[in-house]
Amino acid sequence: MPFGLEAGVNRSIVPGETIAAISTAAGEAAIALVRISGEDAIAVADKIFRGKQRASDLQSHTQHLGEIIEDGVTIDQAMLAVHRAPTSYTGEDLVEISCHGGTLVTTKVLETCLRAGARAARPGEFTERAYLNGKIDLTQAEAVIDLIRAQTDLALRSATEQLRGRLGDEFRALRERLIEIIAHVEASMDFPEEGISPDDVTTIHNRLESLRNEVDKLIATAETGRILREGLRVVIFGATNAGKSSLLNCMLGFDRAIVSEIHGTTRDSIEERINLRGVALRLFDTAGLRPPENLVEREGIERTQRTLETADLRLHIVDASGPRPRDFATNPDEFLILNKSDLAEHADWSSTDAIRISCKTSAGLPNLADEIYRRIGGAKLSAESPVAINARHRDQLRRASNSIARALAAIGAGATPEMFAIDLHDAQHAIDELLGGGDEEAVRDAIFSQFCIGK
Ligand SMILES: Nc1nc2c(ncn2[C@@H]2O[C@H](COP(=O)(O)OP(=O)(O)OP(=O)(O)O)[C@@H](O)[C@H]2O)c(=O)[nH]1
Ligand SMILES: [Mg+2]
Repeated sequence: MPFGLEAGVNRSIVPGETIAAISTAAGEAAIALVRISGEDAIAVADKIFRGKQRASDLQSHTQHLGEIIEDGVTIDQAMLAVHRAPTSYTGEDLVEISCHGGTLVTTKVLETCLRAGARAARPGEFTERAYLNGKIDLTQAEAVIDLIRAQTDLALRSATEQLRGRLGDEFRALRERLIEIIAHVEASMDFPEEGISPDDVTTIHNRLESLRNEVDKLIATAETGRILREGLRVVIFGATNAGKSSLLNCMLGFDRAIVSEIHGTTRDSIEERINLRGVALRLFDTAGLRPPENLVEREGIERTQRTLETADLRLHIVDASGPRPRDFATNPDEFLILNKSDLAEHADWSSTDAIRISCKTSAGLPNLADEIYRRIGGAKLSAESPVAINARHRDQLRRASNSIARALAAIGAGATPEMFAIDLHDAQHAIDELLGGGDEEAVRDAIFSQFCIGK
């Protein structure tokens, strides 16, 4: 959220209130799209559009050429389409104006809409209305953001599946199973004098256990979800002058970082994204490790350490043309790479089992790519079911899983249904909130404030 400008947006929605925004990105383009949604969307269009027919007479979902007019003055020539409720993106009357894509002309078209009675939309408000009008559930709204942000085919596939409702369907299936179990438990509470039969206890216990397994299986996709949405953190580190910045540049295919024979060239951690066969990588070049010569270098090295702490894969790169330092050590969770294979290898490294590359000649780089792909489990990621949860889903599912675990423990300890029914209701709330529909202004704020205005 840049400078927190969008923090704490008032998310209360006045039903029917008509909103407008520029839905395309800022800057010059062939066309830009201005959208109006709400009860008066078509009335606003009538005021500002001059074509062969009035906007209110147009057939839904058809495009018409005309002019955008204010006080008799033509602002732009534009195409206008009316999408009548409920078959529109927002579920409300929605008008789309495709105008010329200049910054000034687009702003003027929007201002005309605002003066004709619409108010400026907040970030994500069109999608939020789609959600509030029951067109999509919360997981689908989240998929819209994932789709816009997707950087790889794999992330795109996953977002598309989620948008089609696949994740929502999984959550709904969990909820249905849980509700059936709760109904079973509550039925037994209605006749307390008869007590709950041992058979019922066993059935409820088994069904809860299998439900918890399903919840946990979904929780396990959170890691894949993080990788798809954010990318894997791959950190290049090692002694000064080993060729870290050279490797970053080689992997990127352009000269991003300064390379020089001076030790300690890189001071700050540099991050760039690459797409390795469909897997998004966040590649970090870091300050070389050596006893720091000054405060700036010390800070740089501390940053290297911090970047390493959160790495998914650590590439330890060394200059193999030089001797192996006396204090040289490498951890099993690091990937050792001997660089400068174009130069004669120092005898110290002759028995070292590691990948050998040259950033100068590019020798060994395809091998390195293969090995990185293998280590990050790229093949498994690509083959995996594209449904993968995000951090919000993970937190809610954990809450559900823990509540079910508490209920199971209570059943194991011979508790009465009254005692564990409350845990099951808590699990149900957690799953309900995944899909939305409750009183969740804070959840909505967290989700929709990530959108841009006009989406
Ligand atoms: N011969 C040869 N020289 C290389 C190779 N890779 C890097 N170099 C040279 O090694 C020197 C250091 O390279 P950098 O990429 O700046 O090394 P670094 O690890 O980023 O160094 P610091 O930022 O100082 O920690 C430069 O002069 C590079 O041209 C290689 O494969 N072969
Ligand atoms: Mg460097």
